[in-house]
Amino acid sequence: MSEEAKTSRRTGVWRLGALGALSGLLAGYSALATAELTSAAVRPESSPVIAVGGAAIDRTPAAVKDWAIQHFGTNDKLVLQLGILAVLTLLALALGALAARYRRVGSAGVLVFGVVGGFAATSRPDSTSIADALPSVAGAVVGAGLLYYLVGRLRPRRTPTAAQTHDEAHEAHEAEEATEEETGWDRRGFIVAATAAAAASTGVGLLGRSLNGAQGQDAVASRNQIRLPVPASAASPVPKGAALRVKDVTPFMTPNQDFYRVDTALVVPKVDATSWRLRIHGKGVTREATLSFADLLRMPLIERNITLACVSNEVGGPYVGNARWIGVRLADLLAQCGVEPPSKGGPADQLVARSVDGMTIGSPVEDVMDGRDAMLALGMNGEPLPFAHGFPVRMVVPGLFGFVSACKWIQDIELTTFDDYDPYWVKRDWARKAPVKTQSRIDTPKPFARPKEGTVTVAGVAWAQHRGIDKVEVRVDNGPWRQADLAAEDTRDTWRQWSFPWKATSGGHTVTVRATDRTGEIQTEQRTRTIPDGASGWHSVVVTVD
Ligand SMILES: Nc1nc2c(c(=O)[nH]1)N[C@H]1C(S)=C(S)[C@@H](COP(=O)(O)O)O[C@H]1N2
Ligand SMILES: [Mo]
Repeated sequence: MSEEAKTSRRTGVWRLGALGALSGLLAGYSALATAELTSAAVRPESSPVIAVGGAAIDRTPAAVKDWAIQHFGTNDKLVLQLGILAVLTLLALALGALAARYRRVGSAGVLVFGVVGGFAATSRPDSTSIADALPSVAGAVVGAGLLYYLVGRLRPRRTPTAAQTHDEAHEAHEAEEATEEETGWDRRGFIVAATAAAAASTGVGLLGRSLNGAQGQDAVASRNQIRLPVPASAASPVPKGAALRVKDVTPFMTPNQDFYRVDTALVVPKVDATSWRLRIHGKGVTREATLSFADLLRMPLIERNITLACVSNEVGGPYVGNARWIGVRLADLLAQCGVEPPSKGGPADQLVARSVDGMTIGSPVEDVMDGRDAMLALGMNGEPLPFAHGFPVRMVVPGLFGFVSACKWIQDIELTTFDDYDPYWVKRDWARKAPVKTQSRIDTPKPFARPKEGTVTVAGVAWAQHRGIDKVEVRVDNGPWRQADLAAEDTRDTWRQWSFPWKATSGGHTVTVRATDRTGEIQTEQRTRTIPDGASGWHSVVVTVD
């Protein structure tokens, strides 16, 4: 072979690989677009990236999930989806390059990923139909077909008879030939097909997107129509002194848009309140009930300020918020259904709440019925629940971490026992029972701040829901613990702001806080991880005083 022939052969190999990879990318794009449109006919959650993402969340070990929540916070889902898209892009490029040499193998590879996506979609806890596999499979069929066609254009054109024998030859043999011919491929056919595929996929994808977007419109309309009644039992007014006038301290009430969000839903469920139903059934339920949203609105409503906290919150972390909830007292509703707490001989000790997205959350029946303001919440800070926070109805139980009490988008309550059933998080190594731990947080000064010498206001919040906060103390370096000023208590179910005037001297200092709850128990110094039942330890901030 001459030098010239070798060079042209090499460029031929590169051309084939690069155009193959490009074909793979287009095939992947058309597959996702087709899947998006198909998912509009099935349900938005069945689209492949959402399904694979959801399946990944279900299978992620607790430690990794916790790490993701710590590092990406509420962006964890975006990061996951971008990660999946990045992996899919690499796979599409690789399969395309493979298909350029081995046409059938590469195209079949696309089908394999369709099956994987379909499997992921049907394995989600909220999947009730094999139809959920359809978007992935339909997308893969279109993608594989397009890839097969496109890489076909990359082959040398021959006379019709030669083309026939060529098609019958073994793929490996074809590939060898294909690289030897670097001229005469169907350049025009490739460009036309690739351009048409890109344009058609964009159209199909956008159509699918807008149809999926339109699906929530009934839910949005039903939410807009809701007028929350005046509660039969209003929250007692927040005492004037509950909010300190200190700059940078967390506000006493958390506005809805600032309220932390933690859940496994890649697509926020959009439930139409007019067709929503809640079923109550199970052990010891003598009168089963199926309630509509209108049924709940007709019951006497209570309004309460309750601080909600997430078990994944690290010491000093942000996953805690305080809102004014309106809802139906859960204990009353359960009593109407004939439920008795275990202490009165009831056979069920666990209440399992199920959401429309297949989440299961188990709470002790005893806690829910012990007189605390456990509720089915319909309103949050004066409006119907935001979709992200559980519209139309969620549970809220003062004193328990969210993962064992605060089921959003609830649709079913089953009375059972802790022996008989492990809900979602318990299957993933979290605790069966998880009362909130007494915690305190320094909001100001921020870590590594450089305050001026003199009086520096150290301030923050402390919480021990349903026990109440009795005392907060601050320590500078290894000095003595000194009592902070506590804001007035709203209720023992809400957090309390505190502040401490620190006579700061120049140099580096560590400021530490600890709280004591109403039972007299001092917040433990012992550091634990968030898994299985919540982080413990003291929050410290290191600052340099100038
Ligand atoms: N359906 C559903 N409900 C859920 C969850 C979830 O993943 N799915 N997460 C729970 C957890 S871990 C917490 S801390 C709270 C958080 O509620 P928020 O997002 O309204 O703050 O919701 C709980 N309810
Ligand atoms: Mo949580």
